[in-house]
Amino acid sequence: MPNWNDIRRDFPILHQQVNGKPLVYLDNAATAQKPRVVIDTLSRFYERDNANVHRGLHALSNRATDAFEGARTRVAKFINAADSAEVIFTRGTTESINLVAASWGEANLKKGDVILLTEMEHHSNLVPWQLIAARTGATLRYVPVLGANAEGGLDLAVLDSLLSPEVKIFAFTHISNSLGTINPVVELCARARARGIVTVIDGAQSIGHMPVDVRAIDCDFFAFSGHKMAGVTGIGALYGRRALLDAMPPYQGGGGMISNVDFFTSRWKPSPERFEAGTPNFADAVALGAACDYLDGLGREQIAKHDAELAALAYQKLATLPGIRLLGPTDPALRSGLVSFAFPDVHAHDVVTFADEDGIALRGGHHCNQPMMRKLGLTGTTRASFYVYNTPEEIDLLVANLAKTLKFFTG
Ligand code: C6P
Repeated sequence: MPNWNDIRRDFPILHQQVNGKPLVYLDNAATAQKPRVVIDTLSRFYERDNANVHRGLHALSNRATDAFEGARTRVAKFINAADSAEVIFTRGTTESINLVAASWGEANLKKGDVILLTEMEHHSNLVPWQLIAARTGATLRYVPVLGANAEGGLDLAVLDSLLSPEVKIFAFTHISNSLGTINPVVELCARARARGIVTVIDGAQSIGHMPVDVRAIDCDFFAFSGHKMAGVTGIGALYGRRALLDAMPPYQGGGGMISNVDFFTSRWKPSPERFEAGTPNFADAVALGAACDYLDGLGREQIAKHDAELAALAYQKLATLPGIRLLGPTDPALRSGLVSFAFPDVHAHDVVTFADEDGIALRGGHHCNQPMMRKLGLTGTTRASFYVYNTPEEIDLLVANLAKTLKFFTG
């Protein structure tokens, strides 16, 4: 069991004042802070090992290649992929989903086909599908979210009828970034698989917060970002089932992804190189490997428990504030480490600005979930999202600050 108070020492950024108050960082769903070991891994790589990978024959290039491919093996282990060739490094969740939509979609979708999404998708798991639908003639369909505050989660009762023979691919989020809902991904994948439908999971909000085992989940694709799991920005990955990846055309063309090029045609390497055109982001991948080690050192079951306990405490304390509308599951077992809420008479941007005056970092807005916000009759919410270094005392500071803000606006 980690000592959660000691963990704060691992994160240099936390030890500062903002507007004269100790920083309370509750914007972890947007990006998580980085432990010293990840920052040091990145600087050490640049100080000792930096050279382009897969191209050189000199010592530094070999060292950099080993570190980069070692990071791929580490990420594969982190998600329990069977084979490191199933891990493609990308810029993050957004690029990973665009890769599947463009490459798998181009090869497999046609007029009359349906892409199934859910109403709680982030724009990153929505717009790429709109783009490929427009190119191929496929159409989009959505699994509804239940409840006036989306507390009912996905409507699983209608899922089987939505998974009709025209549906070729089903893409859904593991954890909603604006509701905190943890979706039953194993069941969703099983129900799609029984009908031969390919599954894509947006793992942006789950990867750093709970154990993720792509083989136990039995998904076809799993997309995630390093910066939300204590890794650095600009790196993430797409897991893809080997048989599907082998049948997919390249996403982009360039150096590193070909086995042979002549003036008019080219042949491709297998995965992962086929999908990593150009110089890959090897330094940040190496730092991502260090983030995997750090999180496994804490224990992902323990992280999930810690975050969920904080979210349950926050939910309970926030519920005492007059007029507050709390979104997402009421059952703590279905909620991840974030709480999203709205006040009838105070705009989320005002709430966030007033929190900032007390050194508290929150996020306010539509959280890239515009269609679902509209369905709920909201322009946006305020969101507090927790990670390994957050404490119950910080929740008390948040609630006191919100009470002050409410008093200012509503008297
Ligand atoms: N959500 C948030 O504040 P990128 O930007 O590619 O690293 O991740 C995109 C993304 C995809 N899916 C989900 C569920 C997400 O939460 C995010 C990023 C941030 O909630 C920024 S909008």
